[in-house]
Amino acid sequence: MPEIVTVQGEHILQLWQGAWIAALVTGVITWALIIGVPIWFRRRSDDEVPVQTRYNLPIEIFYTIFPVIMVIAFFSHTVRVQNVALEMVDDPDVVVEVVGQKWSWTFNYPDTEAAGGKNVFVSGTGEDIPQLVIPVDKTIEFDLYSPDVIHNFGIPAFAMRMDVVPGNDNAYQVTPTETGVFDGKCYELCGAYHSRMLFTVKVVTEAEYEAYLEKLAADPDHVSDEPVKGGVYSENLINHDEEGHE
Ligand SMILES: [Cu+2]
Repeated sequence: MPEIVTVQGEHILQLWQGAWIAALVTGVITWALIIGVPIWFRRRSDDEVPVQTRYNLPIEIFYTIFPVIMVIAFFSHTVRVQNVALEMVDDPDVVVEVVGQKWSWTFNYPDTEAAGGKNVFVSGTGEDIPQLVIPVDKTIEFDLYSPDVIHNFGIPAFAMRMDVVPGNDNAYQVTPTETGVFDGKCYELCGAYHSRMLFTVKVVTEAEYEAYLEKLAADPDHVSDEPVKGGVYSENLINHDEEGHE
């Protein structure tokens, strides 16, 4: 497992580790019974048939009740962690509109306005992998939007990912606890260049974040009239096409 660097991801990691420990304990007991029984109760001589047991009520009650208890334990912990991981506060510190498009990512920063109230964004391609910059120790909301097919926005070091579904805008929030650069990618097989849908997330201090956005807002390549919903690459294609017709 990568080192987990979000508040929410810590809970997910603990659930994963706890589930593995419980499953391994169950596995060791089960394997011991499977392998042990034919050794302990084997037929030792032709004269002596081993004890034949049927209808052992205590054992039957045990192996009915105990798995039910295990399922309840797994289920309740899963629900508890899922509630933590999917909890949404009403006033996140930063909102990023994440667009998963064939075949890269676009990050709009709706909290920030460039001169004239314009939108600030970063968009990538398969060759030019985009970077998302967010501040540390803040609650970050990712609003997920797809103009084409289902993608999945995931960052292993955050222990979080979620489908980006056209027509059904998902969202999740994370609170990064450490600065650094982390890899992310599309986790839903979405087409020919799915494997190129990579991105990086750079978690920085709040001052660095403010400075970064200021720089973006001053760069014409990262400013648009409306939020960019389909990537710069496809927009350029459309523009070229329109110019060709004029
Ligand atoms: Cu994708």
